[in-house]
Amino acid sequence: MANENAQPNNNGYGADSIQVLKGLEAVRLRPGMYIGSTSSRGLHHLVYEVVDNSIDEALAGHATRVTVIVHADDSITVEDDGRGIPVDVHPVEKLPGVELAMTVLHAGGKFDKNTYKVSGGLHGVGVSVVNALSEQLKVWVKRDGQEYYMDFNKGITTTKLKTIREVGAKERGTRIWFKPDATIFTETTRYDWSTLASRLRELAFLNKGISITLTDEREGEQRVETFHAEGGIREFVAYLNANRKPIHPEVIAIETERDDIAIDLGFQYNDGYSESVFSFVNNINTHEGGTHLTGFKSALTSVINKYIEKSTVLNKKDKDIRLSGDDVREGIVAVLSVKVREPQFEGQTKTKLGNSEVEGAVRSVVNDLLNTYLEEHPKTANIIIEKAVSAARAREAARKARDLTRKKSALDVGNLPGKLADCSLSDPTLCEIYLVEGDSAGGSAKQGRKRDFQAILPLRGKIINVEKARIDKVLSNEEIRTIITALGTGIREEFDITRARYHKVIIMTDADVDGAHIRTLLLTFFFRQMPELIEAGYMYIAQPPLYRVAKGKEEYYAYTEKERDVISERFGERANLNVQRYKGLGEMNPEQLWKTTMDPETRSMLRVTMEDAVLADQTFQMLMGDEVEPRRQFIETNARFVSNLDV
Ligand code: 0RA
Repeated sequence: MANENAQPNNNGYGADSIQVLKGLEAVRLRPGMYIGSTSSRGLHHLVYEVVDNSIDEALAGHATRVTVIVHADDSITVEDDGRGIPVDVHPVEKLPGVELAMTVLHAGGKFDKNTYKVSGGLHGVGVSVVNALSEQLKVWVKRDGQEYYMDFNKGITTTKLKTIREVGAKERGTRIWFKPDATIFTETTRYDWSTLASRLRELAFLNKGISITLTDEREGEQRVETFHAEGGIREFVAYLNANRKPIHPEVIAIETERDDIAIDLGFQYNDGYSESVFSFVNNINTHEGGTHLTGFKSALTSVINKYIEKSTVLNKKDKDIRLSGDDVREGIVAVLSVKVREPQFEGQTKTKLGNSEVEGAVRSVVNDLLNTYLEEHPKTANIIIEKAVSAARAREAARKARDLTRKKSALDVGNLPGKLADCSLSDPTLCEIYLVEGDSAGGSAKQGRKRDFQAILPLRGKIINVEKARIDKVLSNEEIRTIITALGTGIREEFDITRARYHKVIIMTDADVDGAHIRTLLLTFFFRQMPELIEAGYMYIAQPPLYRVAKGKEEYYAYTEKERDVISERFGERANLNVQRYKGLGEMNPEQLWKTTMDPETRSMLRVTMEDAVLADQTFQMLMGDEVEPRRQFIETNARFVSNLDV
């Protein structure tokens, strides 16, 4: 922050501007501290940062439209029809507001009295961070009948604020164009349409009435999509349920304020068995939940249990049943969005709300809403209750199956599944487990592994599709039971990451459609039953080579067709070139498997992330639902929810 007592001096670089330069330099030196990473994720974060300011302006009631354009060179424009960033000179800092916003860290909030400014997580670091990490940034502001302009290089002002033309007295708004600095974003500077689209769609659902348009001007990518939801969260839930079969006609929703906390909730049950609950705080996806989510869940469980006690339609036996949280959330799709003035974000990824006052506020709002709703809609009430009661009955059946897995204590090696070739070390941080498709590949892996830290679990039987089966059936599946026992964490509400026996869980399947299918089934299982494992960054996908290119004793492995061609090319003359396409892991001998896929020194693996849980949920739904064609296409392309190359 600029020093308020600094005196101007003659060379034009007063203490203030030196402070500014130091601030921006800090951002360029440690970009990860400000935007999380300089990977594709950080690159996209730049856009969200700028868009957040426009959304804030819309939430304050001054803007209705936000436009995002990806230009041909992967530069970005974000434009809104708000009041325009202030241009008047700040009395203390002696710079126009817009220049302060663009060059001083966290300056945004200083002249901005917007409600619910974000103060935690990665969001809300300010547009000056985007400026610092951009090769070039230009800003246009229309207000008071003038259009103003200024520009910057790597955060440093290159054109001071000037007026460029007169505009209509009522024309207002801010336009920011920036080109991310390729020397910072060394991994990639390419924007991904569906990543941007899903975040902007989410923002439109979370902030009803705002129109957000995304345009892609790049060669071969041209398209435009506008996201707009008059119905807000209600529409969000309907969208998430679109590929499922709702069991009651309308989304149950409420939008209200309590104790200075804005609470917006919608939910609807479908005929499935999984639970999809998404929670947000100040538009940030709280993957790790927190007090708002706890408030919602506890109110839902208690209201439904109370309703059952009073119910006249249930028989005596069912009335005595005590429903657990899992029971009342079977088949639910819910979105909870709260806006909190000073959110405290906690947890591993700073996506867990810590403010204790929020829990009670949400609980009491949901209590009131749900009591009234169930009273007034007895038909829907009975549908929900029947669903929850039958979930509870299934849970009873599951308990027996689950006990079988639980009895085999995680620490008691004697009870570990016989198929597991465990490692000898016991420190989980050092240990990894390979879930391997098929007995023959499992055999090679067992021989090829380093047995001190690598465990091998061959999977032979069919893995159950957890999306289509209820928990009792899932748990009676032999392969699933084996995995749960081997990992040691338990599942769902009993999940405990501290009991994980391995900090790397690596799925290793054949590089064909069957392999992709098994991988997807496994990922669905982990996503549904142990999302925390993915959240913690413990899930990986092995990358076996697709080809072996050899000539005489010299051999190379290729992981893509292109690599195969490059290697073949390098061998020069093609005679006696032996190109082998691996159809399955089983075709590799133990030594080859170790060298290409399992040796930590040389292997490359994909780390599975929950980067966009909404997108992942949609993807699983699409993959596991009844529509065959999109699934086939998807599997042939690849897994979208998989990112982050971890070498
Ligand atoms: C603070 C005050 C005023 C506008 C803004 C911030 C503002 C910032 C951004 C960033 C992107 N778009 C924006 N639109 C507006 C207005 C103060 C006034 O006019 O009284």
